[in-house]
Amino acid sequence: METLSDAAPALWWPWVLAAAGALLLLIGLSFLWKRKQQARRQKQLALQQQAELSASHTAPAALPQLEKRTTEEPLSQAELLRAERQHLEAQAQKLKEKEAREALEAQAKALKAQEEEAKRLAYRQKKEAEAEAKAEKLRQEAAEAQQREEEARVERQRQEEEERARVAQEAGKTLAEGLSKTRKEGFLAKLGGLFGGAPRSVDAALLGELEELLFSADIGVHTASRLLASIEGKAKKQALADLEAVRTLLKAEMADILNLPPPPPSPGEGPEVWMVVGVNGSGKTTSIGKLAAQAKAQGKKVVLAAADTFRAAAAEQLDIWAERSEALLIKGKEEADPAAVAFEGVKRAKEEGAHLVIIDTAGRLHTKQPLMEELKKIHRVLGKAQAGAPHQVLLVLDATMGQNAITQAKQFSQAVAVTQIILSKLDGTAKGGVVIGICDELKLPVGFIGIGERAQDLRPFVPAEFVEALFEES
Ligand SMILES: Nc1nc2c(ncn2[C@@H]2O[C@H](COP(=O)(O)OP(=O)(O)O)[C@@H](O)[C@H]2O)c(=O)[nH]1
Ligand SMILES: [Mg+2]
Repeated sequence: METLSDAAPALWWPWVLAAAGALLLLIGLSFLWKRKQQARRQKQLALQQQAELSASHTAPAALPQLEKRTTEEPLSQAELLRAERQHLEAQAQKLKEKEAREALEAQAKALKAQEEEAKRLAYRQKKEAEAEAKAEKLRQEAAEAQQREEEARVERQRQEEEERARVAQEAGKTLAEGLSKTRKEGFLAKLGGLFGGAPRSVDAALLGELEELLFSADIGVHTASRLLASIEGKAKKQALADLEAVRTLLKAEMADILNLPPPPPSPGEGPEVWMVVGVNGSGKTTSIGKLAAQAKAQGKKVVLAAADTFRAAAAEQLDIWAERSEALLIKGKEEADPAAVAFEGVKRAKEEGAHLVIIDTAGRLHTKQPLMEELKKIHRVLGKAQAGAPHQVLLVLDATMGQNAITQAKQFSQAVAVTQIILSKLDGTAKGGVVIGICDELKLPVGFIGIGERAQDLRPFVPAEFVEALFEES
């Protein structure tokens, strides 16, 4: 008989197999579930990291405006971009999840492009700035060079002018230069034309021409007659071989007329006193200034007295010359008594031990106070201030006045004892021949002639030299 215990094993083992199968299934399922969980956690982590990265880095779109910032500090912008890019690259490398890594790499690539652009811009801007700085430097150097050149030119010019002025000051004009108008335009020019022509014998025609020339000259009728008479006299005696002989004779006659005895020298005691007279504008103050400058150059101590108290400007003008020649200037108040100023001048000169006192006087001719009376008074008062003063009375005549100068000279000579003449402004006139007329008619020696504005242009008058200069061929 088959028992239950015999049949039991056959029923048991399928259950065991089923149970083992179920267990294996459970293990398998659990393994799969764990894997899935792990994958999910990894994905979550990656997404979380990406989110963190996204939060901590500026996305390319959100990056600061490249153009805007690079114009301000382009290089630091490029550096910033590089730092951000490198950071992104490093983060991307750490990521295993492909999608997330690629997203970061894409961002890094965009940053790289921006970084390159920033570098290029920085480079261009640097180059532009360098070029501009170089151009600016060149401009500055050129401007500086130009300024230096200009300064050097001005300095050179100044030195040249100074040198010219110094030479001119020392030399003054040559006499012939000062007389150039007279020689080139006056009667001497016409005489020169005659003498410079073809050789001629001395006949009636030539004498006629000479007569016409001499009488149209500024030497005055009296002097012209005298010169002509001399030539005709010699011509009659056949003593004039030719035109050259006439020229030589004329020169000799003129020198003779000009050769007047000089005024007696002043006594040695005390300061020498010179009184200067002449009409307004004749050149008194200027000539006094020049005389003072020359006396100072000779080592003399000079006092100037401004006795032309009628015009305030007269004293100022004299003051300028006084300063130049370091002379002591004595001046009164406006409209003060001119004689009192003259007296004070001599008094101070004695006290100061000066060598020379020069008195400037007024030159008005048509005012209530008669000028000639005033001059007489000054003359008298000077005599009281010092015995024998004034030692010289210098009459200043303006050469451009021509024959009028002779009339003036006569008027002044009647008032005060003129001892010599200063003939001013010979450089400004063609009427230089007037000297000959003055000397011939007035018998007053010419002491000085003015041939220009500078101190040395007032020259002592030397007759022979003057005649030579008049006839000098230029
Ligand atoms: N060219 C030239 N001008 C002169 C000469 N002497 C004086 N002058 C000028 O003549 C003007 C009158 O001279 P100034 O001395 O004031 O005459 P004042 O009124 O007699 O004292 C000034 O402008 C002087 O510069 C000269 O010899 N030559
Ligand atoms: Mg004057």
